[in-house]
Amino acid sequence: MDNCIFCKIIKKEIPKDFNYESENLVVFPDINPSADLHLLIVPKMHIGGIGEIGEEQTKLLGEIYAIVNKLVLENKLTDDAYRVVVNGGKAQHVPHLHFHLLGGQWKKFI
Ligand code: DGP
Repeated sequence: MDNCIFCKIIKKEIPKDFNYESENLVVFPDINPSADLHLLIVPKMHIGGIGEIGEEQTKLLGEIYAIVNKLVLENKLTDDAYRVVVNGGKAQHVPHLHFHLLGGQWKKFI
């Protein structure tokens, strides 16, 4: 999608270090963190949001949660607090599906 900020990051038109990259998704830190750890897990395919998820995304969603588990372990969050958030409707500001992984101390509500 031409005007999508996350598509530009994925295509490396905007430089960004990825914490993780696979064929189907990337992980990078949120520019405006709401917790000690605030990562965005973003599918490479442009999916506008939750409302565009269909059965054809079942495998992708499994991969996303498998990566969440890997990030939780890497960041030693298993015995700490963590949360996965997907905003939709007016709560969603970037119209490209993404999963927030928030870990540790909360700074603000997202
Ligand atoms: P949401 O409200 O769920 O759509 O959250 C969008 C998040 O994306 C918000 O927490 C800030 C983050 N964000 C927006 N633009 C950029 C960017 O250019 N780089 C990074 N790293 N994060 C961004």
